[in-house]
Amino acid sequence: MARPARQVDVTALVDGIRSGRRADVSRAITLVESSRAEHRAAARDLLTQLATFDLPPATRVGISGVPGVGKSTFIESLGTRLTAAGHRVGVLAVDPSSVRTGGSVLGDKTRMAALSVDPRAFIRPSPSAGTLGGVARATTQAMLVLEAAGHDVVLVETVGVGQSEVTVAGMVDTFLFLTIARTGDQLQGIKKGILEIADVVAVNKADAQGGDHEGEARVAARELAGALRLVRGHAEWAPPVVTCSGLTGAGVDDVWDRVGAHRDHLGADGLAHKRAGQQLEFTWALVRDELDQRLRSSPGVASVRDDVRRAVLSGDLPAPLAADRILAAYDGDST
Ligand SMILES: Nc1nc2c(ncn2[C@@H]2O[C@H](COP(=O)(O)OP(=O)(O)OP(=O)(O)O)[C@@H](O)[C@H]2O)c(=O)[nH]1
Ligand SMILES: [Mg+2]
Repeated sequence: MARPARQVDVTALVDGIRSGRRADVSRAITLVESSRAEHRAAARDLLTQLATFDLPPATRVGISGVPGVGKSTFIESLGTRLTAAGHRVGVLAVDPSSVRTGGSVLGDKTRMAALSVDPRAFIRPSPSAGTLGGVARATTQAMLVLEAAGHDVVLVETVGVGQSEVTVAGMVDTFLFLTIARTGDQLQGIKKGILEIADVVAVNKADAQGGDHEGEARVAARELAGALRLVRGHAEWAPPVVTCSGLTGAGVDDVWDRVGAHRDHLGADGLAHKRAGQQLEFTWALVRDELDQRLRSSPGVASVRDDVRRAVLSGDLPAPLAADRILAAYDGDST
């Protein structure tokens, strides 16, 4: 993977991004993913310069669902349709758990065989390490790099476990939840939380190969729509539930139409308002992330860490007092 040089030439990078040079886009994303202090300063500079590009807002869509539900296959199908229609598509992944064997790199590239060689698309696998906050920071900024490079659609794949889908919902315009046919009691397996944040729901693998015949998927979609009405009440936007198959491509256009309908529903003002709120959330996420970094690199904390650890493990120091001691050491850095 491209590593940013020690001394980053931000101006050259900005020019490269503006002309859509893939190597520079890749390098810029590596830069915004880096947690090294000098890279973070360069990344800030880069993002400030990119912010001056006057571009219409790209369409940002989060795509979530349990492992194996078919997110990558769906993105391959949707993405190739979009590029064929003249769009430029960026694909990012948020997967703080990507310790899974081989990582998401291999899996994503093989599931997205056509898209990964499509000159109108740019696929970036998940940053392989870090806290969810750190991964979210990297992804939000990678999104800005892709948009500055002319990608008018950005798709963010995230596995529907833990907090990652909430995080992704906080960085996109429309949140698409993929599921497979489940009816009756199986519906309980779908987390209520995800139904609260979904803007569009698609029952995937509605094809014969999936063993989920189209009919089953339709029944499941009807039941899900009912469950959604219970969870969402009479909200302004009633999330549509449709069926599709990422494998055969059936229904994929319909899903995209629903995403468009959600955008239309937001309208230009609604979208601006939503993004402004996300910026505020992101601001605080950046602060928390930075504090976390500072805590890790604090000389004061480093000097008490081992003693505190020993004292807590031996039962001599209660956790609240241990925390106070660490914080006092941290505060001592600046005095
Ligand atoms: N029958 C059928 N199989 C599908 C469909 N979409 C994906 N699959 C299969 O389901 C498996 C998982 O597909 P992926 O696209 O990798 O699923 P994913 O949700 O991206 O998985 P993770 O990234 O691991 O969370 C693969 O074996 C696919 O071939 C579909 O629409 N129909
Ligand atoms: Mg995948």
